[in-house]
Amino acid sequence: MVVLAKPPAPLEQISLVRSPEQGDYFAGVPAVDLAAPGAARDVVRACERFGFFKVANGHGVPEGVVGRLEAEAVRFFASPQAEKDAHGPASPFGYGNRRIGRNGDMGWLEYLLLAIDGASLSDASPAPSSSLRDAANEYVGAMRGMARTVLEMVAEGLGVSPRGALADMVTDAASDQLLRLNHYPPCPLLQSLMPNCSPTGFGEHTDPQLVSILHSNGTSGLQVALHDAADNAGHWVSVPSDPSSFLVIVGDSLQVMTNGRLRSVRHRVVANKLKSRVSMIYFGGPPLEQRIAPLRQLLAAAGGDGEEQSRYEEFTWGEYKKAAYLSRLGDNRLAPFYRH
Ligand code: GA4
Repeated sequence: MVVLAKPPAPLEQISLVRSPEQGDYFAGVPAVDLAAPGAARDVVRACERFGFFKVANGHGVPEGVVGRLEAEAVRFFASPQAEKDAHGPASPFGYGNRRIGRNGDMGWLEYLLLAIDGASLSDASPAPSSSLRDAANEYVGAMRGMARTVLEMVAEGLGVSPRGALADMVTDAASDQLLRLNHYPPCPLLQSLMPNCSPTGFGEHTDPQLVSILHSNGTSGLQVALHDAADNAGHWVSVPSDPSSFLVIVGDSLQVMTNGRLRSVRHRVVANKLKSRVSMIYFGGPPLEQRIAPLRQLLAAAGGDGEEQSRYEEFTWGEYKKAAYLSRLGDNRLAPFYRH
């Protein structure tokens, strides 16, 4: 019998977790049809209770847009390592391999992190090819549209006017948006050595922005920490993959803007040992100088005679982002801003 003293070399700095089992799959992923009557109420309910929801219908993303970018991503990740490395390291933009951020976090993945300027990729992070750039621009256009719709619905569902109070922050000319293409390669070596363990693909974290929209291919791996009921608070569940849908994820900034009514959700990815997972995530963040503080109307409406107090110290998105880049992936980045 082979006794494994330490993980095989390529996995050395990557933590291993228990492989997901059938029973870990969450059957209760909230789904919202964005074109259905009552969608605004459903969006708010899902974001309050779970911090994420799935959109299979009514998203308005034209046919082919997802497939074109995914094919470009697959093609790029299949190119020779030296070619990919020429687009890195990701600091923070460009090609990254296993290193996440600047503070020592590692995951079993490679990725392309691209900055967005307005409605298209920024010159600050050149795409590796013109065909990937074109497909990414088309995709970003669709994701901004969906992020706008979702945030308009959040405002409507919370009784905040104007409808654009939150949505304008992601479609402003100075909005701080990102596109991330992730490839989690298979790891057959680990499958034969430690069948019950899987490599951490992307460690647990919350997203700092307002909202993130994730699409993945048919390989599962995403897990979220449920925080709805007392009996399963912090309980990790696997989200079944569904390449025909998108997952909308609440970020820390939206939590603060709603004074904690909507809650950001901790999530992570466990790499599959036999199949590649490819995901594409759009992150909708506000302009750098945007003040992140609860919407006045919400505080007034919740306060009865007076005004509800903000639960957070005020900060700008630029300040929060700077603090985020100094943190480790799994840190509770909002904790230093809680008001006691
Ligand atoms: C998490 C969400 C996005 O993927 C990201 C990540 C960023 C990075 O990969 O460079 C961070 C992470 C994310 C939060 C804490 C810092 C910064 C890695 C990290 C350790 C692009 C983002 O905006 O914040």
